[in-house]
Amino acid sequence: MEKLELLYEGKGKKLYSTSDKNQFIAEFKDDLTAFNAQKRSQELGKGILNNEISTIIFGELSDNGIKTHFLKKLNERDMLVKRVNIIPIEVVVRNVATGSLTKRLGIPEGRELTTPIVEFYYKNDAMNDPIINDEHAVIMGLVDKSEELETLKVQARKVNDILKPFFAKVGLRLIDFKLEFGKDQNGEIILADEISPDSCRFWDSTTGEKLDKDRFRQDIGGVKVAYEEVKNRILVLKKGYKAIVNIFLKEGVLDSAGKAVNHALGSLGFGETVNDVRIGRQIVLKVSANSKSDAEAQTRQMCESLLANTVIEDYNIEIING
Ligand code: AIR
Ligand code: ASP
Repeated sequence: MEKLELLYEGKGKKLYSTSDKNQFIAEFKDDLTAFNAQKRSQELGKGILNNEISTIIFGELSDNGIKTHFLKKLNERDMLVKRVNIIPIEVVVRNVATGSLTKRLGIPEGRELTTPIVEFYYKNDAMNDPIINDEHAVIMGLVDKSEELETLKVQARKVNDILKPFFAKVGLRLIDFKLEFGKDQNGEIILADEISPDSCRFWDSTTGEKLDKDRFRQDIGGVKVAYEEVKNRILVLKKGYKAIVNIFLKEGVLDSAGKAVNHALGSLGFGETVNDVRIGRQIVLKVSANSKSDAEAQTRQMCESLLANTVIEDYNIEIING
């Protein structure tokens, strides 16, 4: 899939059109911004890390039933995504008080909230992404129906319920994070944007060390090392999948075994029922990968390079858990 036209350039990503009108390519940039781009810098390789981290997290979410815009990772910096119309609301989920919550309401830094909270911010750089309530979102027309706000909240809480234990397994506390949602061509609200240390806060479970963009916001330094640490920790969280590969000769390629069986079936009286027989082979692999889509991508590579003779054979892949 090739990038065609640059459609949009955000602070962390560029978005390109492709030959498929329902698919875009998101390119992850190395730019770092904070406080609505009043503070800017670059960190070589940050985009590559965020692409990799987002890929793993979107995979984990989709394995757990969350619909996202993620289709596949194309290369180091690029991700193929579904085209969506972004809803201009930043949905923030918080488990622990810090950042603007502490500043705005004086809730002590580091206090575990008795229950996770969801907040809405109006996505508008010129206005500094102001916090809004449901009624603001409706009267400003940010959503078409007020029920859509409920969907955003429910989805955001589900994402939190999946990701909190996921990161806890590798010694990371998920402090808070920001999500963006969009509507796909069927009008369905799905998770979009990215999920990375640019958009989440992670604290090391034992040392409390910050492993996210706060290292840049607060001039702590070691931004890239921290992002790399997050990536390396979650990379080991592989799961077992079964990949079932079915391989057949392409239409038009002579399948003599199939022909022979077809003929034999004909002489047994099935000639009126059976019109064609193709005999293929099935390969079942146990693979370990970060998500179903990761397992599928790896199996596809194995098919292309060894398992199938793609000049004369077609194949399909089914991935099941365990
Ligand atoms: N966030 C908000 N706007 C942009 C981003 N990335 C994220 C922060 C933090 C959470 O939302 O990275 O994880 C809450 O941010 P704040 O500044 O409101 O405390
Ligand atoms: N407001 C966001 C942040 O502080 C992004 C930005 O300001 O560029 O992380």
